Amino acid sequence: MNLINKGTAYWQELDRQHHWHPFTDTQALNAKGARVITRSKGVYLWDSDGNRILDGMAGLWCVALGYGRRELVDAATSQMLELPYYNNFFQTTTVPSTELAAAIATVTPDGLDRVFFANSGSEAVDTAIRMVRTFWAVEGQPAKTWLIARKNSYHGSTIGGTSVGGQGAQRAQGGPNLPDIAHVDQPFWYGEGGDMSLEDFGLERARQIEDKILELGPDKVAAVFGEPIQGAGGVIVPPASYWPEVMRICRKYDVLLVADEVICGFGRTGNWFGAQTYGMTPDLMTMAKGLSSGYLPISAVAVGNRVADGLIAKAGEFCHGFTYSGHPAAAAVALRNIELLKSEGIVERVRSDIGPYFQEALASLADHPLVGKIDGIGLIAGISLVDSKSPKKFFAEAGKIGLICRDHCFNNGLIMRAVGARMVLAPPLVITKDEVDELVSLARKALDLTARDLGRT
Ligand code: PXG
Repeated sequence: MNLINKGTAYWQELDRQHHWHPFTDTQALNAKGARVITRSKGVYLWDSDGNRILDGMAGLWCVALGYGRRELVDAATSQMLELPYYNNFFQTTTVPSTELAAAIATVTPDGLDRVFFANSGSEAVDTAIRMVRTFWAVEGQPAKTWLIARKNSYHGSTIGGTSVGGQGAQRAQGGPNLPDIAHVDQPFWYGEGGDMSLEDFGLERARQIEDKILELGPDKVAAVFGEPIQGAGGVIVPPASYWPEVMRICRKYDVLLVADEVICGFGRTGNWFGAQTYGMTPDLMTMAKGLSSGYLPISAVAVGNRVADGLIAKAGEFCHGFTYSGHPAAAAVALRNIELLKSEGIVERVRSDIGPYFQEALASLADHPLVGKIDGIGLIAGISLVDSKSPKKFFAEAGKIGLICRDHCFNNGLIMRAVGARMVLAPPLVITKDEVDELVSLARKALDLTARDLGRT
């Protein structure tokens, strides 16, 4: 291999030799070589062979404002020239981190006014775990340590995130996981609802949380963790009855609610936060991804007054934080990102214009023989591929089917992810109607090719 002649083969070979990819079977990847993504603009990416790809996933659910936004780049550049780094540990602050904390408080639900910074969603989740357990300790209830989360939820990849997350394959590696964490069933009606009505099913799944609280003892349960919509689990959109019932239960037993807004936050569901879309009033919210449109890594935990006031008044030093908590360049980008989301009316646009347009356009795929059900709101959606629509029959080898469809998308210029046999979409929030139309026609083409591969045409 001539490593001087740069190009796809060169980078693939370097990658093979040195780069260990996240959540990847390295042996399988190395057998074919990674696709090299080299540039971007708007909702499009290009690979090192010059192919254009419509990014139906906004990177990894994060590039809200789309690629190539000069304003975000300028915010980073000027901040890096002015003050590329300083920390917030020892009685100091920086202008961007402090202004960003205040800006986040302008968009969070009332009462979530204090903001702790980290660098990734996983770190934000770990921070929230430490906060809720410490809160109960200083409130004189140190036995309230248990966390309840849902099976098939994703809360990150640190030990804390893995432990509270409900993905079996991930949890099986590198344990033992953190103690005092329990999982209940997810509110996935199409997959698990049987003959129940949507509403009854939502209530039944919420009441599993109540049963778990009663089994453990309310005096032992610190918090429920949940994504308003489970993203990485396949875009599991809960029935409308679910979160209000979970809220009622949490209040009844004095259990805190942590909304993990890493995917749903910053406009994805048509409100600033998924909690607002689903009638949740969380005590804490974790956020990342759309906070900076992914241009630089930054995450945050917005903490409600009860927990913040309790911790600040009684815990003394909160022994937690990261070198880059509130990193000035990342904070400057996030600040500008929030300003642009506001000044361009993007959240409102997702709610009442492009979001409904996207959902309606996707609904046109419902007639496809492989499409069982499409769930979504705003600019997030999940499509269940089925062996048979009626009677409903799921594929025995769900993962394989999803990957066939995913590969057809990828090879024809669309990024649509597969989670088992569920195809998921979360395009940049700036996607235009023409681009939505293009996305849906590429998706149909991939579905047709998948059906052909399965001998269905
Ligand atoms: N919480 C939620 C709800 C997430 O979606 C995290 C926490 C962790 O964030 P960091 O920044 O530590 O990755 C996430 C991340 C996928 C995929 O395959 C999803 C995520 C990350 C990587 C892959 O859909 N979500």
